[in-house]
Amino acid sequence: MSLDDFDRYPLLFGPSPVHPLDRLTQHLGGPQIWAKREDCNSGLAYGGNKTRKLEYIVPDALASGADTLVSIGGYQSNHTRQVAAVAAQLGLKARLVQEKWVDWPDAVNDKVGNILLSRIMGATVQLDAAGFDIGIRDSWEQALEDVRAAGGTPYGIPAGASEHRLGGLGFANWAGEVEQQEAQLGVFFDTIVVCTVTGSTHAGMIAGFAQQDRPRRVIGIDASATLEKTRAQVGRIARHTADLIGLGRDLRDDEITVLEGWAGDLYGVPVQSTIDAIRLTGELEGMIIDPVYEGKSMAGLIDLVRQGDIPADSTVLYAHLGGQPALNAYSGIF
Ligand code: 5PA
Repeated sequence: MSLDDFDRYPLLFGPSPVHPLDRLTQHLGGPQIWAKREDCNSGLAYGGNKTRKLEYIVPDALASGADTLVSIGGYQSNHTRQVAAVAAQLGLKARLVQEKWVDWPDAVNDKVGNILLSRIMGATVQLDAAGFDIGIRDSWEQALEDVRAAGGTPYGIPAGASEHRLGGLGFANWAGEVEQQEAQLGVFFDTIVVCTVTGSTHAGMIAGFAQQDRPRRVIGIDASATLEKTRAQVGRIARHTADLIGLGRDLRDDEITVLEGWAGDLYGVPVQSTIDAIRLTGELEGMIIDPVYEGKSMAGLIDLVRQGDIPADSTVLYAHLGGQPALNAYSGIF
């Protein structure tokens, strides 16, 4: 089997844009820094990393004869918003369990941003008091049951589309896309920086890049603040995805790097380095990143460059995975 043997339902505009971040590069005074923009990869409700993962999951959902996509995330989940958009485009229903993953004081946290968009797109949104957990949840299984009991045919997509057998394929494909864009641009990104929480974005990249000739570092920056769970999930999904796409060898432990240090103590709660990274990126590049995910991975990138851990002769690709709608639920910070 190879990646090409899997059906892909196109949801993206095409390859996501890659461009240099010149002023950030200059400001940090070290490696060349570029971004690849999943935040504008699609016309479906602002896109994001899940839209790419869903390209490989939609054919399975359609083949199953489902009429309802059932998924789960926090109140401000980007993932569930993208599931709602894809369901709308396919003419399916979406049923979303939105748990209280973050104890955030903003009064409109469950009303604006992502959850607002999901409501606009006609999804059935169900609030649940449970806290953050990247695993399989009873509430999600109950939602599948409820759809069946009402005579519907559900198709389950777990948190972040990660614990799904096909969840890693979208970003294995991303790795191939990067290789093609490098050939067009005449660059080589020796270091990739990516935010990781439920794991299949990072894991898919690891599997995809492992198939290529030139080795590179794929640095996952943890934003879950439950490091061991995320690290284990990344490793498991990377190995499974590598099997699926026929890598033909075991992944080594040193190919699976999840760094801690920028998540703070809690998922979804920005710390000073997150806020500084959001402001710096906005002020220097006009590029908007969010306080839950990308602000944390950018804070990691900045520190790794400043500490010389990413050396000055590197060329770095920052994976911008989307997520800006959540900013509306965090207005108090700014
Ligand atoms: C998310 C995830 P993974 O979950 O694949 O590791 O991706 C992390 C990530 N950046 C990075 C953005 C903008 C993300 O939305 N979001 C989740 C969600 O419910 O939105 C799955 C947690």
